[in-house]
Amino acid sequence: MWGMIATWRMALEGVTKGAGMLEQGKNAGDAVEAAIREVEDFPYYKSVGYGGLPNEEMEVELDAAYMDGDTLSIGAVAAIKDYANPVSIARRLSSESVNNVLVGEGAEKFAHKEGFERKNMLTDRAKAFYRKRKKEVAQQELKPYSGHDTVGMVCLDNDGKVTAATSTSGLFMKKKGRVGDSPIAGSGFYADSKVGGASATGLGEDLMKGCISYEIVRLMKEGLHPQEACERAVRFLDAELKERRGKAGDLSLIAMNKEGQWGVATNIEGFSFAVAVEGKKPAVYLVKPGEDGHCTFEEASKEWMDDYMKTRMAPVEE
Ligand code: SD4
Repeated sequence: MWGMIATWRMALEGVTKGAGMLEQGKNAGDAVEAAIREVEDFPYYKSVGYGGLPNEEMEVELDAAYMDGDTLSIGAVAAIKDYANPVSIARRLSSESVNNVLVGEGAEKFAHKEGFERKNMLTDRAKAFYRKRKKEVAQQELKPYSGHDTVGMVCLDNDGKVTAATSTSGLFMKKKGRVGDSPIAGSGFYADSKVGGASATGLGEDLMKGCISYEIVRLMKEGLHPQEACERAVRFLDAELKERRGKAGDLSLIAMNKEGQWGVATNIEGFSFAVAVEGKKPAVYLVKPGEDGHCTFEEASKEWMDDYMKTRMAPVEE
């Protein structure tokens, strides 16, 4: 049994590619890396890789991670600039015995030495969004930008290996050096081939408060189905944050267990995800959170899919 699940509609092309690789017997490490690179390379996704939205100083600083569920090896980069595929650098770091998580200049030095492709990741389109946002932002608080989506994936191959990976430009207009949940093990991602894996998108500052990806894997280890594990973890963290802090940021999670069963949960409207499992074509689903924390989902219509691409590629009106 193989399978792959990822946050947001934008992961579909990557998931399709990864699923093709898994079908041919490739391993979950190669499949998840190739799938994330596909998202990183697409210039119209303004939250991951090339074309990602910049920080307050108009620099694109990227976070990414990779985890191998067989060995529990982790690699991550944070606030890295001018490299085309942060997920590949993260994966490369996961094979080191120490120095697995590198930030900023240190991450860039490592990537340079290892021969990774340097690229100016700031596009004219992202600059236009920056100028537009600058005008609006003065009176707003920092939160995940609508349509600003981190890609997080969990992958299972035919040999039972589970991997997880993430890639993001983080929050639009973040402070230079800000690190979100995506490169933080246990928060943005976690994978254990004996159990399964999980990955997150939303407000990193709040996702980290619950170490939520680890929590979902832990619940699956106790025997919960991934759907139940995701719902319970999101419902719990959302309630705790509201009780203790008066509000909860966006929390959206995906998970898959070692049997290829999967689940999702969110506390926001508008969350979508892409999933492919052996015997089923890759598809995008839209999630509806219920009052009781129970989430339902349905496959995205052709109209929704067409509209999504149109919106993503529409000219930026400044
Ligand atoms: C972060 N979790 O850096 C990421 C942002 C995100 O959809 O997921 N946006 O906090």
